[in-house]
Amino acid sequence: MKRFYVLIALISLTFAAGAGAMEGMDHGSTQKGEAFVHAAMVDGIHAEFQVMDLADMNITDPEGKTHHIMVSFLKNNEKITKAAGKIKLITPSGQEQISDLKDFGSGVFAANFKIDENGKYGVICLFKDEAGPHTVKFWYEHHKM
Ligand SMILES: [Cu+2]
Repeated sequence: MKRFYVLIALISLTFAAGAGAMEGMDHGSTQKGEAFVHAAMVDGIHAEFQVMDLADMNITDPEGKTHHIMVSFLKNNEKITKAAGKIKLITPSGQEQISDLKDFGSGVFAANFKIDENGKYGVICLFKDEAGPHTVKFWYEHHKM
């Protein structure tokens, strides 16, 4: 019986710590003006993605890419500035695009893609920090003429 109470106490402690760390954080997908934002927790890292239209930012990509997927990572409320990884995009028609995350400094990483089909895109981000490899997956829905 004693062991049971200890277990309960441990579980409540874990939840309390988890809730404290998550205060003021939104997870999931939201549309903020022109930008699509997706936030997720992975291995204690808060990863925040933004899908942005290059045309909206007055950027022309020489390879004909149309969008920018930007990401930043927070661990223990501090930005991770050293990370490497790639983003794999699966288009609604099932084609794959893979792009390395470019380090833009100050904990901002990004990769460019061609997003010109309407529909649901699967986004898979594989990244590595000093603690090891991590994966975040989400859906991005594109509807533009
Ligand atoms: Cu979080």
